Amino acid sequence: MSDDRTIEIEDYTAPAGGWGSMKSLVEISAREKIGPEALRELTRQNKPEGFACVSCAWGKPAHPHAAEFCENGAKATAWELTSYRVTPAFFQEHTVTELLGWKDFDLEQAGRLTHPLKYDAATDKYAACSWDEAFAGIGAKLKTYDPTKVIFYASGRASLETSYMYSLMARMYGSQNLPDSSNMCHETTSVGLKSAIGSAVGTIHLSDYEKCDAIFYFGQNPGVNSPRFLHPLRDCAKRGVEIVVFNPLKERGLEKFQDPQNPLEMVTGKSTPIASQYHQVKTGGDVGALMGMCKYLIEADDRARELNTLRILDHAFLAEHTTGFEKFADVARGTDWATIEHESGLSRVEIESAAKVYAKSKAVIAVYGMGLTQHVGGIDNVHMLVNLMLLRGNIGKPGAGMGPVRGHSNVQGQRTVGITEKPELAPLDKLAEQYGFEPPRELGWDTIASCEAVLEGEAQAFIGLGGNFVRAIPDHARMEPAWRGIDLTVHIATKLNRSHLLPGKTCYLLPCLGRIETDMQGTGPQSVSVEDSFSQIYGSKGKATPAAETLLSEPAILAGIAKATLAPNPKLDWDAWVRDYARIRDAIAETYPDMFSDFNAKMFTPGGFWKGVPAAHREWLTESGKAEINVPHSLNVTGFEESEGRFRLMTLRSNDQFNTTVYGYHDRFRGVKGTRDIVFMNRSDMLRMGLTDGDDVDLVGDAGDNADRRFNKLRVVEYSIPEGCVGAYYPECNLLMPVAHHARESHVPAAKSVPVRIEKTR
Ligand SMILES: Nc1nc2c(c(=O)[nH]1)N[C@H]1C(S)=C(S)[C@@H](COP(=O)(O)OP(=O)(O)OC[C@H]3O[C@@H](n4cnc5c(=O)[nH]c(N)nc54)[C@H](O)[C@@H]3O)O[C@H]1N2
Ligand SMILES: Nc1nc2c(c(=O)[nH]1)N[C@H]1C(S)=C(S)[C@@H](COP(=O)(O)OP(=O)(O)OC[C@H]3O[C@@H](n4cnc5c(=O)[nH]c(N)nc54)[C@H](O)[C@@H]3O)O[C@H]1N2
Ligand SMILES: [Mo]
Repeated sequence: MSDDRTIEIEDYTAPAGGWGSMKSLVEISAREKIGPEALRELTRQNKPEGFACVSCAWGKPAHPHAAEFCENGAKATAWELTSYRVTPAFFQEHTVTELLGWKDFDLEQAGRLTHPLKYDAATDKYAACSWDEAFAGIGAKLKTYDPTKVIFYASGRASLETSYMYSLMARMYGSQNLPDSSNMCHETTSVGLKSAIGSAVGTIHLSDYEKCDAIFYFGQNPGVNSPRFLHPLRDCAKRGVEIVVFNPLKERGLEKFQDPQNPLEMVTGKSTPIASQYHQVKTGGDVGALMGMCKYLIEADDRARELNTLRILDHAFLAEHTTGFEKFADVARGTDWATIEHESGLSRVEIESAAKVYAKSKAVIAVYGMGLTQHVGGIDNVHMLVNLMLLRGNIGKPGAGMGPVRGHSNVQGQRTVGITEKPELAPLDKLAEQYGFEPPRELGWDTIASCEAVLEGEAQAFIGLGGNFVRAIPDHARMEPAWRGIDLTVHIATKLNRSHLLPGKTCYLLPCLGRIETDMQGTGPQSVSVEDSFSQIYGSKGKATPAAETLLSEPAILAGIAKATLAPNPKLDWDAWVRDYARIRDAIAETYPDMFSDFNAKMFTPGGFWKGVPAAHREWLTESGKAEINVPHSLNVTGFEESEGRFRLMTLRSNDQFNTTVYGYHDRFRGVKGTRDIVFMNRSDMLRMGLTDGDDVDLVGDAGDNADRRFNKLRVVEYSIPEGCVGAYYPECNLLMPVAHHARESHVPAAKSVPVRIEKTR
């Protein structure tokens, strides 16, 4: 299939955006054979009355650009509107065992799923079944299980309406096992920001980027993962905002940007430099770097007090709004520079130059992504970034605050409407009253607990609302065989992926409409809604022709399963909800009146409506009632010791993928073409190991748990990456990660610092 790829590795010197992104877009549009309709859909992307992009969760401005989409958002649209179809005939030709040999790219490239399917173990094939058969079969099975052993996974794309129905269905059934992709992603934010500032989400509005005078930017790659962010970043850079970046890799979108929507920039080849300082921190070394900055600021402030000059820290804010400052300040003063330099991989001069920018700035935004959350000490990362911000009152004022960049387009919203395994985060009493049932009260399974339950043979059934769970999680070589022991697996999906090819004893694959498509129900075409990284909620209306007439919408599929599984409930008419999604929104508004009053009236407000974030106006819903300054456990957040020959592996997304969906083999900004089987290495490490660029190596798991984890034959690419750190692609590398290697309190798999050794391929 795709094995005729020519491999090219080269230095990429062009900016992010620019002609490269146009070319990439044209290529994928041609490959998916999308027609004029799909191109028309692009003009409706992220517009009021249009549809919310299915790619990332970046904000949708009230006054959008003529084309408010980016290269990767457009790719996601083209991917969903592809003209290829995976029909029952496809499954007649290919057994599941054969398909297991296909690459992620080839599986999804086969096209959109069209018919409900049931796995037949005798022929090792999927075969078409009717929707009624599928629902009845699933319901009959679910009725026989212990609900506390059934997993209801959600990938963060499903709308607020679907997510609300899903979590309600799970709880009515008796399960609080509601892991979602957030458990592998920003759960560290949900836990870390909640404990520090009392709000579990970012505190800024999109418009704060017009008011800030500095941005401190950690471990997020906008050029690839949220390209529409490049526009406000470029505007900031042009306004003279200092953008101070901490990232082990020189990511192109943070260096320079050429706006593909600006004809002048495109024709003249001009681009805007983004970062004013770029610090290639060691993977897992951010707490060190942040401690260094805090130490500098606190000691400079100490001197100012002695000399009676202008103070550096905002003492009025610290006294009124925070707790824990003195204890933390003593730790910072007592941490020596040699340790800070060693742990961060940065020099004192570099760290002080960053701190000086912070000290002179009046309104600072802290941005971060997976580079901070996916570590054993991820919470320490988030807490330290909050600490830095609190030192000068940079939370809860215009132009300042915490700006985590969320992943999936509605991942934050799913949590808002009840998808959580934590009983205290769902309004259980309210649900009990609204629907007259007794919801489960005990802690459910998150992603890690679900993996453990599957490994131990405890899990009886897995329902997946989108996503590619078995590929996204760690430890493939142990998880995949265990997966087959599950009694029932059900996947609601748009395209075929590897999780579908690991059927439980009974397995259904249920194809659904995508968000871009017309969703026609009893009362006419329906809209849905999503929440972005800024807690803004918007309506989204699909208008493209559905990929097949046989598809059902996600709410219709959930209603089918619910009716076949649960006893009828006089307070809940699933069919009425499906006929008119406005009724689901009424129900959401009743459950969450503070956030969703007048939901139906407000959902198409340009720019969305804000759900409200208490920390954004300095209301701290923490244990102490104040913002808490925390002392980190350690300056090293990797969770393992340094030792000879051990490397820190960070697993990366290429420019040609959306999570486990691989669009192609071109990681343009990093100059890698035709392959994903590479490992980025530092030159000194290569020299020490006698390796040259282009050599083949094996990565070997080094977690010390005696399990054999090995990735054979990766091509070494000499790269600008700190010594002792290596980078390679997710999800292929997940087989090197033990399930137990996760963030302490949030349980997010520690995918950005996996302990590995490197061996020459024999
Ligand atoms: N096109 C596209 N868009 C996407 C996605 C996609 O796969 N493709 N995925 C979506 C999802 S679900 C998510 S969660 C987001 C993910 O978006 P990001 O948060 O950007 O996630 P990653 O690309 O995994 O890694 C981010 C950056 O962290 C850096 N990094 C690694 N380790 C460290 C460290 O220890 N410290 C610091 N400071 N930096 C580090 C890496 O070099 C990389 O630049 O994007 C969303 N948008
Ligand atoms: N090593 C490593 N592992 C990681 C990460 C990492 O950085 N490194 N990142 C983690 C992160 S941040 C995340 S969010 C997870 C991602 O984990 P998931 O969210 O589980 O995975 P995706 O790849 O986004 O899911 C892709 C599948 O979703 C289905 N799909 C697409 N659109 C729709 C739709 O509209 N409806 C339905 N029902 N299905 C749809 C398609 O069938 C497609 O195959 O992976 C995590 N795993
Ligand atoms: Mo994510």
